[in-house]
Amino acid sequence: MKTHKKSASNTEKKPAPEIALSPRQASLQKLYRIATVLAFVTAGVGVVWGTTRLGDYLFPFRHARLAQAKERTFAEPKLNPSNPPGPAPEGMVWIPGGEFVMGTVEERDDGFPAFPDAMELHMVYVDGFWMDTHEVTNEQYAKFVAATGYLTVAERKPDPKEFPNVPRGELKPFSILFKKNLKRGEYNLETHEGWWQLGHGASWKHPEGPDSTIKGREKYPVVHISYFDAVAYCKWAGKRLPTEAEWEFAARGGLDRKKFSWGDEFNPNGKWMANSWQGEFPLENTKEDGFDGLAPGGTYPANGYGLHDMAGNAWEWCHDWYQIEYYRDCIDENGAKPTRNPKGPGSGFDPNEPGQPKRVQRGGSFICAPNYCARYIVGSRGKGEVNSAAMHTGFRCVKD
Ligand SMILES: [Ca+2]
Repeated sequence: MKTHKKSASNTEKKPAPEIALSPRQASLQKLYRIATVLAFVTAGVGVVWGTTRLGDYLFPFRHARLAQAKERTFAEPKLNPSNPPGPAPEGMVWIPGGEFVMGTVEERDDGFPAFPDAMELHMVYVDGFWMDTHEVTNEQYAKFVAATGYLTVAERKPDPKEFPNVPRGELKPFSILFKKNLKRGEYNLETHEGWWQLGHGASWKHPEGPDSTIKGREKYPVVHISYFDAVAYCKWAGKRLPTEAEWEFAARGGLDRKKFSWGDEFNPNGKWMANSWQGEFPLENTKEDGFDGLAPGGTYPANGYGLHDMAGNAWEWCHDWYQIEYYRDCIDENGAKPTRNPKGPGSGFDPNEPGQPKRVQRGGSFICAPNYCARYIVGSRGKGEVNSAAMHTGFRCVKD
């Protein structure tokens, strides 16, 4: 059979004849080209802006992924037998380790996942470890500072390179304070400035600003602690920060897929189990749990492993970098093999604030309310920029 190849000359396009444009047509053509380029640039900037500012909301297929996550099945998680390797270090308990299902598929009233960054349920295994029964207290942090002369980030003069728009004379140490007594219309929970303020002179020693002290608050959790301040303390104490997986394993207290670190009911038998915010945040704190601000460690009952305040009171720093989609990488397609001792992704990225690498924080704080934050829910996640401290950020340590 003969094959016919089209000759090259048949496929070659003839050059379009030059058409002379009038000056008006030429200008219109130029204008059209500029408009096209501008449209592309605007669309590009729009996409970048949208994904960075609204990435949390725009992420595709969230409803479908939540439904999938809810249907995922797991083998019965196995906890290790509790065999502490020796006597407990002071103020610590043995967390036996084992398998657990990490994450939460809580949803909002509109069916949207309540915690999109935590909805990919996955099985994890962690080795056993020691953990502080309480968040590190002012008294403990004071001992560390007395021994080392350590200055927390909030007590240091800010680096002019990080604040190029602030005149040098005005660069003073600061931390972040929650704006109290806000009235309706006076705040915006969507922006930092909308409900937080710079507190010059605020630090762990002066939690509400320069005029406040920690006298009489020795047993309260230390706050205004940045990630680096927490790591420095842990190192001095011969300990380390927990990984996020260790933190959640410990917080679950041996329970499987419960909403809170003590069970599924927020107030079992009417009892308050954690220090959070009651009433409409941020307008009114009815403090039914007894505390407007922080509470001394041990005020509320311990969980199944003997740990206090794994929900509420102060946020707790974890070792891991924060990435919104990290759990997705941990899902085992066969559902058979748990991720073993995960230590988080290699770097931090928050689509809402791309320039600010963040580490994980867990447990929520005394200003988490049902209508905002709600991160006293045990599988939910938080995050913080590594150099930032605030009046509700603290930590606890673990030890191998
Ligand atoms: Ca409270």
